[in-house]
Amino acid sequence: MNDRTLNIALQFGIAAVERDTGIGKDTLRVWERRYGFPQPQRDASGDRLYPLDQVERLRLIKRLLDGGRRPAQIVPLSMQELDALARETPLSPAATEADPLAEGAQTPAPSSHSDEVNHYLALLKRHDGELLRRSLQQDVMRMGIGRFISEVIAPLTVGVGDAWMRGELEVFEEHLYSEVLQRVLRTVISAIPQGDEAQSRPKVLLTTVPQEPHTLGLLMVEAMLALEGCRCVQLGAQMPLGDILKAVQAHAADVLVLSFSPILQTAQVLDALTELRSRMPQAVDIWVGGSHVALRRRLPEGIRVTGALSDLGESVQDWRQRHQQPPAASIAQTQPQSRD
Ligand code: B12
Repeated sequence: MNDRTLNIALQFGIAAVERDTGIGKDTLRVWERRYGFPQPQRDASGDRLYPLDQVERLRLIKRLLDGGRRPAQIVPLSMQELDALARETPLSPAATEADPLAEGAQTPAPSSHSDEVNHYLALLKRHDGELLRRSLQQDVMRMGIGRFISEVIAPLTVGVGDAWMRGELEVFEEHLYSEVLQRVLRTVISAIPQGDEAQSRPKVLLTTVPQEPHTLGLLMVEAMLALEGCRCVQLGAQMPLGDILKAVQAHAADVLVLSFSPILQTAQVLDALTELRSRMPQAVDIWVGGSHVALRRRLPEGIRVTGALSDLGESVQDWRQRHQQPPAASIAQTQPQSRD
């Protein structure tokens, strides 16, 4: 490939840039006029062509926007200035999982990962998915499922998101992490013994609403509920609301669990919850969690915000008391203890 063909290959049309960065075409055109960046070249028919370095700068801008910066603050900055900003950007809201409802939880301290998180980030950088999987599975065996999830997986997933936002992890590395973690969590969940259906109440259906692709939190919730002896039906991401209602009915679910990352608009979260609550029988509980800021607001009547994974046991006990169910054999106590 000569210099000229290489140069052409490394230019992208506006649709490709939109797809790659998540920044809409209209926004790209407005920024060009308003801030003088990006500065695309034009092809023979006058269509915009963006060189690779500008696409990379746009990706970093998008990460900072997702982290709460405003376009006017960051679009005019140079790549070096953006890099510096990305390094000092505070942790994402999900990092406050321990107490997501606390005052000021939106402005957490700057990143400092535990040794465990740094160890796994380093493994991820080696691109060895099998080693990563084995290492995670050894930690489950060593620590027990409950501690593994709350002490390793939850902070590690937040750490992966922050490393990605700072530009320390590539998109393909983040995807590898998600795939490996899903496999590990599914293996863990399937190894948890289940009682018969009548003894495993509440029966819980887990899913996310349309536009919400993040399911790792939901898998962690499923594992914790299975440890509490609940029967779980995992339906994965992005279920149309009408289908959620049908599924709740078809499975005769007692509880619907929904997870919300920060990517939805607040109005989307509130609308979905209002609609589901109003169309679903009152006898079915709705439990919500995740790092979306809307969950810290006043939610429609009849929605239970169970912010932290550690509070799930209490929600289950409370449900069993209200429904006069005998406590199911919780598997949580039978997990291996740490050797430390
Ligand atoms: C993995 C991941 C992905 C994976 C998801 C794979 C999968 N199958 O889930 C993929 C690669 C698909 C992805 C895509 C995107 N992602 Co993403 N992703 C993440 C990441 C790293 C982890 C998400 C996650 O699962 N978190 C799970 C846990 C750790 O967090 P949590 O949701 O708060 O849940 C915790 C508790 O709240 C609790 N919990 C959760 N739910 C519930 C429910 C109940 C009932 C209870 C009790 C508890 C509970 O359990 C967890 C335990 O700690 C986060 C980083 C982060 N900090 O979360 C970014 C993150 C959520 N993603 C982000 C973005 C921007 C995107 C994209 C839009 C990127 C893009 N430009 O394309 C796309 C989405 C495109 C789309 N619309 O389809 C941003 C959102 C920022 C924002 N303010 O909007 C984040 C925060 C990264 C960042 N720091 O910027 N992502």
